[in-house]
Amino acid sequence: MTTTQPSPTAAGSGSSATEAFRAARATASGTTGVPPERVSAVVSSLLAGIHETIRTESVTYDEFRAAKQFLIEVGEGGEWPLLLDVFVEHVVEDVAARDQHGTKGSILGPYYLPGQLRLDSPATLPRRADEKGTPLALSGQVRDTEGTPLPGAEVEIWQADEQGYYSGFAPHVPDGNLRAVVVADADGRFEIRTIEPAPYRIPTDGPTGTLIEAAAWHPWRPAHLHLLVGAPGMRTITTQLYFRGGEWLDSDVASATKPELILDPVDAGDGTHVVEYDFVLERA
Ligand code: MBD
Ligand code: FE
Repeated sequence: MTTTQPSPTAAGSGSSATEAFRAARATASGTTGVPPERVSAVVSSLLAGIHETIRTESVTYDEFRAAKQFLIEVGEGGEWPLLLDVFVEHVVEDVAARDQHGTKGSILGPYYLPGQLRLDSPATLPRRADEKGTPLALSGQVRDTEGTPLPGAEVEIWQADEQGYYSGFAPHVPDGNLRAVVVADADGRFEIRTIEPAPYRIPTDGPTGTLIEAAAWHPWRPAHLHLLVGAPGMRTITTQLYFRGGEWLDSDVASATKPELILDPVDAGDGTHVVEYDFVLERA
């Protein structure tokens, strides 16, 4: 068999995601241990939920062993970031959102990589010479909750390519592709030129994909842009933007869509899709 590009594997992207998570933890400042009473309360509650599930579902030894094997494989395949971010992070985000004002947040997901190129607005995301996809121009303004523009705002963006692959997690995509920190102008305005991403499919050759298949669920996330939007003295928001009319918007496997986060780009007449989206940040 001849291929022109190495095909991304679940184990490859899984181990990259695990490595990225470890690296971020190692450099995280102010990370403190969780106090014992919280560990006890949260883990007791978690275990009680599992115990209750075993009783109500009358879980058998065969099923218990299948679960054990699955969890071992999740670790071996490096898929803990993927599994947790797909099935659990959205609820952690819901809880964080209880006291967050301004633009709605969404999950970070497993494919954030720090240390990307910083570009002044207007910016074109780093891309291959033959990058496929509909050109997209996303512009807007970053303001505080009173409507005051925020100079020095930064819009960090990362996304899949037109085939649904993320740089850093697929060997054929160059490092840093479709990732950047875009620095807004003195009025908090930004313009980012990129391409529209494709929907993302959980890899089927790893344990998370195997679980999804075994449960007869679907493995898709709708097409999305990931964003971290911050400004000096303001609470950084982690969010995602989606596309009106896109597939899987109502059945995101990661349950991370919100109606306020859906873009509706229009064709500028030259094949470029243009759309405005403003971000509202609250004080940190
Ligand atoms: C993604 O691209 C993503 O954003 C999440 C949350 C999980 C898996 C892949
Ligand atoms: Fe994503």
